[in-house]
Amino acid sequence: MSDAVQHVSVVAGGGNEYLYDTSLSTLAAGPVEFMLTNRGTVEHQAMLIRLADAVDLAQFSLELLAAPTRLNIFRLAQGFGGPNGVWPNGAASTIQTLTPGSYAMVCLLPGTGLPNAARGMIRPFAVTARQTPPTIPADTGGDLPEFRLDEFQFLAPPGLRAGQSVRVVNAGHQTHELGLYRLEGTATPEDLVAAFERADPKPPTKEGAGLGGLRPGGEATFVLPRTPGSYALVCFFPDTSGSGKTHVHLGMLGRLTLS
Ligand SMILES: [Cu+2]
Repeated sequence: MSDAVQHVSVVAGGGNEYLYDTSLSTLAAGPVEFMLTNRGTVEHQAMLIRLADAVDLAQFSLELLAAPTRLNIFRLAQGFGGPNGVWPNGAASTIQTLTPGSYAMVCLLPGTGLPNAARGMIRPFAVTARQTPPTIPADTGGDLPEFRLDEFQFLAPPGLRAGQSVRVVNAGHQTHELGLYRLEGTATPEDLVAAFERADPKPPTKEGAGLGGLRPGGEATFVLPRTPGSYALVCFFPDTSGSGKTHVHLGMLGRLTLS
């Protein structure tokens, strides 16, 4: 294989709004690009999780259904990124290095009520050890601008452009996500969060991208949205240190202008 990066294409909202359409079943360990295309009518994501040893997908699914706050799911699985915040007619791409194990792609959206995973958006796949290491050193983004996540802030590099690739690093101790949503009109990031939290059917955005939950110490590469403009930065994961709040209310709310 001349190209060390494996490519996976996933369609959400195709034949069925709440199923992933993909031929994926097994990957070799190493860097993998996931491209999520949304042909449906609501926002979707394909967050990648690796199940902890001795945890199966049924246990993970039960925890998701039992606690829509998602407070305990990262005791059962680690976040490896994956495309996030993909609106209808949109697409997003991420690259992450996967180690051997049992994985799933999962949609935890919308943030209120039952996640789309409960309607079918959870799809297992396996990552197996390589017989031989890739002959080409995997470029997972070492030279790219670095975007850092930690408790509880986004640290964006200056001068980012629409459509550019960035490397995202979780420098914190909790799992974080990166959601970017283009703000319509005079809407502020606070307006967008309020609309999401009241399950407003018409939040002030029609375009997004981002990276699904990333474990502490994890990194991944993703492609910024292709439309220049003003974007809200949000992380809706729950604080696992006991505040009862989501990260967006602890400081993980920002604005990013893409030229
Ligand atoms: Cu966070």
